Amino acid sequence: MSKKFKRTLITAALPYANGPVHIGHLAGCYLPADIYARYLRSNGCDVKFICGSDEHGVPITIKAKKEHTTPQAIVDKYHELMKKSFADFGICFDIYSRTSSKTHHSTASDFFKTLYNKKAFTEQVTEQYYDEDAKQFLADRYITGTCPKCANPSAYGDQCERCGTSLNATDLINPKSTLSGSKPVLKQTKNWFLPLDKLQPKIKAYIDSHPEWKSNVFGQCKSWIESGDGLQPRAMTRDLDWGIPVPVDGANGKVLYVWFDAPIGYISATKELLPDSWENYWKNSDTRLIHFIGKDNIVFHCIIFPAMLMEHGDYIVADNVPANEFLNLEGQKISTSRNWAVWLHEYLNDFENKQDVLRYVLCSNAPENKDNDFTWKDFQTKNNSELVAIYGNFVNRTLVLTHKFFEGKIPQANQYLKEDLLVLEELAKAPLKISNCIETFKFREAITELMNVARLGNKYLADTEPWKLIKIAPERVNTIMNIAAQITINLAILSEPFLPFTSKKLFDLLSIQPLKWPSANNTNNLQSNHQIAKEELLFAKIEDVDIEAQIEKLKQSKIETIEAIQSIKQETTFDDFTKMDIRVATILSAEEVPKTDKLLKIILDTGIDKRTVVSGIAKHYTPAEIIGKQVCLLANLAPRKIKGIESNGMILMAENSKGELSFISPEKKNINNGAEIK
Ligand code: B3M
Ligand code: ZN
Repeated sequence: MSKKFKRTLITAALPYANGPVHIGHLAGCYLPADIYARYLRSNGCDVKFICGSDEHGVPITIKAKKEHTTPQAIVDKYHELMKKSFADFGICFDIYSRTSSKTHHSTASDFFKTLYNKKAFTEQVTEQYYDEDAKQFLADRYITGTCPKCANPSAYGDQCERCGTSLNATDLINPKSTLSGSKPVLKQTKNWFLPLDKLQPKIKAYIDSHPEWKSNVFGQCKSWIESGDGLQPRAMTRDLDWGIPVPVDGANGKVLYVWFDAPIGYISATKELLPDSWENYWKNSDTRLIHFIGKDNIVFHCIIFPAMLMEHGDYIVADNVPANEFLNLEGQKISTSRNWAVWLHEYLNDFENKQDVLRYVLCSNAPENKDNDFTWKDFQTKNNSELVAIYGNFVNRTLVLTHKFFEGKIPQANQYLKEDLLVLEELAKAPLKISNCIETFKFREAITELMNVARLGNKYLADTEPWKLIKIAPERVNTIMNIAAQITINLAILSEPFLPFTSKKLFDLLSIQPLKWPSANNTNNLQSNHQIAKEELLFAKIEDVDIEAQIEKLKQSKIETIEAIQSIKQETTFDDFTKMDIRVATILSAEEVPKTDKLLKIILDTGIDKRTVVSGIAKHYTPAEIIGKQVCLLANLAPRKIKGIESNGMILMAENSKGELSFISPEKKNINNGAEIK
């Protein structure tokens, strides 16, 4: 690390708490950030690794709507799930906080006030899109339309995810509300803008001072600044009800833009971690700040957040922003809503104690410079032909032979021959090679170099054949097995950032406390006569059935999506529809129909009469839990006798692809029984 810096502050993008972690998140930023943090720690650097859940913004409220619950319930659920799966996967954050924390609310609020008092914002009444059906302003993901830059038809109100451009909702062509699908109208409202146009010279100078950034990052930033009209003012407040209230007069009903508050979350989390010394990490120019993110977050971390920090004046800005491209899954874009993903918590469940296999595959396949593909077949191949056949095989041979020939005691090396010296020389070069790769954010190359250490060991044993020499030249075997043991322990040291679980296991097998990175330059880490533990396999073969099960799971989610889309029935007429008399009714009582396991006898108040309906929902609801519910009833269905009971109508249910049923109930409380559904 450059001498200019005394400490490193690593941040990884705060994921929205609106769904579980998937492999795209991991490959995009959490795994590289984790490798980097572990590497610096192993080198004795002063480093802090910060993350947490992003709990504001439209992605959260949209999810709440979808799951028929509150935004709070959504963030509580997913924050815990994400936090746990990151920890189980070995992502070693110093803190995993959340933007709903008190500290964050006050930090973000104060930050806004400082900029406000410094007159850094322009206050502007502008026309913003408004949904007259939903009665609310449409910002960010509440509005979609065609991107004016790349013609992507599903760009969001604040950003086009295809070309990465940050947008204002009014830039969209053919805007549409994602709440009601309707065409929005323009309505005047006051907001506070960061005048990026005026700040452009400062931002340009900042970007230009970092030609060493990854070319995908540097290039994108340059093109935003230099193309068209350059940077445009950007609203830092929103007319929404979920978020941090705008802390100035005249801002009732407005919240901070999620991309204003979220990056401040890095600061708040550092404060929570280090209440007394956090300022050292944020306000000293000898701290190196590094943001690990995915490519869709580049504009926010390279332009908007630095502009906010510069305007504030007290803070350092990022020294590097190593953003990755996207990871696809089996040739298709990963999608939460289409369930096209490998979910981390499910992986950890399906592949117990195989965190490092996924870490290995995602790192060696990381979308560092271009989008990349994850396939289950490749996952299996990388495990079976690399981790098992190379790494595991070398370590296992070394441990087995050390037990077989020396009762598990490291033998003393005798005179080195040329072939030994060559191997030791190669081994000595490995730490620096890997360091150089990690320090320049080339994690794929780094893990290849790590694997080359195992390859070196494998080849050495294959070439020297100690199992043959033991009968004819046992002295020579002492030297060979000593060297094999030194390679093994170096492998344990150098693996730690990438494969922490394997590294730990290997140190345990060698019966030695974990050593740090600089020790890898010492080829005498294991003293002769040191007793090692009984061997155990580091990696196990992954069988076809396990891979087929995963592929089947993906196929299933595809079928479910297709079914859901395709099951539209033949066209009908409006007249036919109006023949149905569908009403809101309340369930007054319910009981099981004797000798059946499916049927409930239900009495409903239709507002017009009280009537009995027999409904096949007993497997989905108990009588007690449905009493008092408002439901939809097809009220003019011809009466039918079911198990001797006359049923007068049918309660309408929604059914998902698993056959689970749910009532359809009016969303608002002011709907009376008897209200017509049309
Ligand atoms: N939550 C975007 C995302 O999850 C956003 C990152 C915030 S980093 C400060 O893609
Ligand atoms: Zn675009």
